[in-house]
Amino acid sequence: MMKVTKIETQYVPMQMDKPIGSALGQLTGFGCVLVSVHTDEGIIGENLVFTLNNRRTKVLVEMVEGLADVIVGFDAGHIAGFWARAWKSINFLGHQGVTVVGISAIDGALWDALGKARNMPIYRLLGGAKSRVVAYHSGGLWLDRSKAALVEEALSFKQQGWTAMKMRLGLADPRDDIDRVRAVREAIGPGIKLMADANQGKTEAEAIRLGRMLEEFDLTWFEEPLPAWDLEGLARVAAALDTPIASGETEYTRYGFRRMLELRSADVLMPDLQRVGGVSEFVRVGHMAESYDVPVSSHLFPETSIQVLGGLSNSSFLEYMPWFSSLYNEKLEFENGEAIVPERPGWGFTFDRDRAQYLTR
Ligand code: SMN
Ligand code: MG
Repeated sequence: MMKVTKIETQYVPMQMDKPIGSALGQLTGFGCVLVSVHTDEGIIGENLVFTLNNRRTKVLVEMVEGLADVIVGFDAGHIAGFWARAWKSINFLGHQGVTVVGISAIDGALWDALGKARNMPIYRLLGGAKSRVVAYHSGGLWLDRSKAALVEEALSFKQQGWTAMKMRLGLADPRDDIDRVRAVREAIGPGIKLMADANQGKTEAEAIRLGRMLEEFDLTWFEEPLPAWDLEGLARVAAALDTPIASGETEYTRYGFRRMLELRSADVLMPDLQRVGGVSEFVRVGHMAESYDVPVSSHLFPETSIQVLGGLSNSSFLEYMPWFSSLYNEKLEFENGEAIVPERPGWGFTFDRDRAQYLTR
């Protein structure tokens, strides 16, 4: 048996070249935590978690390191065993939020270590569903850009070969949002898939009205119209609109997603690897969604999420957000708008520690 010997974290602050405007507020950078799980066979599993704008990053570091007692000395391949022990251990602090991010961080590193030990990519360890996943470009079309800049960026994504992309909603006057969606749709034409993300900025009535105005643009989905905690309201929005609703990036674990499925809050679930509870819990949610014939997409972390989507037959889109790509030695590969699931062991992505060190200076 391969035993875990220690957990290590490396703190890496990152600054964006140019701040981004969204309904979540201004995004200026990140506080990344690179997590390593060491084993007695010399294999090291890696993973990444982060905070937006580098706020309270130390809390994450403390949470990850604070789970050492439920993994150090244990079998590195008993990942479900780790998950169950950690779940029990976080009871006092609570079963959503930072505690779950801590579990996710170590869970993903354990899957990476297992893949490296077995010389297999994670998606094959999970059973293997597909070698390619359709990707959409999410690293642009921000709320603070002018309409002309949006059109230019959307056309450049199309030019680069992207077949799907996501824009942001949330201007004070919804007619301005509509105006921008119309401009982007007209620029890219009907053959490119377009998603729109409201980042929880609407009330139920506003979301239904805006959603109705959006119907004519054939959106692939209308994302997170309501505050993440209002799953009942979201179900009513989903029922009122023809455009599919995507949500779940702010949801935690099987229990949160079970409620979403039971209530039919969304037509597409989009778990976030660090909030859902890691690879293990993403897969549980994916299988649960399959029993409702609901597809799952990913949120952020394209380099790692692709292995999970490759392991699920009901996976739909990979969100391509290049924020952390510079931290890795390898690059995601794309062909005809699809991302190729790496056949390298584990995640198939390893940290460029020198680059990460450089970012900390
Ligand atoms: C998003 C998430 C986190 C930061 C900025 C934007 C957005 C997405 O909701 O879906 O990518
Ligand atoms: Mg979103």
